Amino acid sequence: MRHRVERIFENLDEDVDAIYIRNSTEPIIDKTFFYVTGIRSGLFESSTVLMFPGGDMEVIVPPLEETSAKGYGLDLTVVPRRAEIGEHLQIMLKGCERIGINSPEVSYAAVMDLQKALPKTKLVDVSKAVMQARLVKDETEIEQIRKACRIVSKVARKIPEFLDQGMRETDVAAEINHRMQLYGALEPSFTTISSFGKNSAEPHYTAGNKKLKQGQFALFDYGARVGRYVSDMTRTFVCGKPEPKMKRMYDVVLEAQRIGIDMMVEGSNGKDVHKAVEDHINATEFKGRFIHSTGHSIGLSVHDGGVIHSLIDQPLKDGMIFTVEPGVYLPGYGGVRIEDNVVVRKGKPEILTPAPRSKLISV
Ligand SMILES: [Mn+2]
Repeated sequence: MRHRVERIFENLDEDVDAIYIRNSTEPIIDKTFFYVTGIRSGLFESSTVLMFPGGDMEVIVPPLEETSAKGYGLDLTVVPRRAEIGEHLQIMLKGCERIGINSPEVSYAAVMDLQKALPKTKLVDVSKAVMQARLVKDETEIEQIRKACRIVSKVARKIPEFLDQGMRETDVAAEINHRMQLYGALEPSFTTISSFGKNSAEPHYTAGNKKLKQGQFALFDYGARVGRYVSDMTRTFVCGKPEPKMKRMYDVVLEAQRIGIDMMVEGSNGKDVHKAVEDHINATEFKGRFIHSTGHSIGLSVHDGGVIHSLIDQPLKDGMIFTVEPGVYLPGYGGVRIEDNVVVRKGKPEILTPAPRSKLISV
């Protein structure tokens, strides 16, 4: 994946002689390792990739990952996990004066290893350039995400068939997870959110023992991982007949989302998207009850670096993939969120999660 390494270097504000990407143990794995190597299987704890201007890479892995790393045309060095990696860094980074690190995804211990091996080297944070490169997906990446999106959409279509009064939140979470795997996911991409009634007013609630009763919201936020790429979607349902207020909440969120999705085109800015979505909600009786960002980029991670919020300058470019997920949350009552995954395109956005959302579905 030389072109991806080149893209990272093209995005740099200041030059570096090399970039050091180093994984620790789960969950401190820098997904950039997979972005540039393209390795499809394996865990790759304690593995390193050194990138150089022009696209060259040196990959250092422990013996248990050697088989997984073969077949990609990579320059591989196999080093026992507990061995001193410093001497390899000294050889491979000889003469490098400025070395880039991806600060949000590298452990302090891994940075200390580098400093110990090359004490005179200046470290430069290149995380912005890494993020900018990863934000714009190539067609191979989009295809993986499209598959992950198809799976969650298929699950969403089945929810009204199996969701029933009396089920516990954890029952539904288990059913969603099971179906994602049946439909081809490797695993859920994060802990599935399954929340009933007033629990749905808590955006990052997970799942508990609460049983679904008549007149309650049932909100599900879940994602699938396919290969190394993810999806992330949310649908909100109601058990039985909704109160008029519940329908109003749903319609406000739906319209806010439509406004947001329409703006996900090349040339817009994420901050304007958020502003338009928020303005719509704030012009209703639910003013002030949209309490998070409109969306985030997805890719190798569920939160892949980009954020759609009025405080963040995020120019939108063809091939970026974001969630658009406004919500309204009334503590003690309930919440509605509708979330889809959208590819930024020129002229018209591409929605990857077409499961029905145009009305509040009763089960
Ligand atoms: Mn999300």
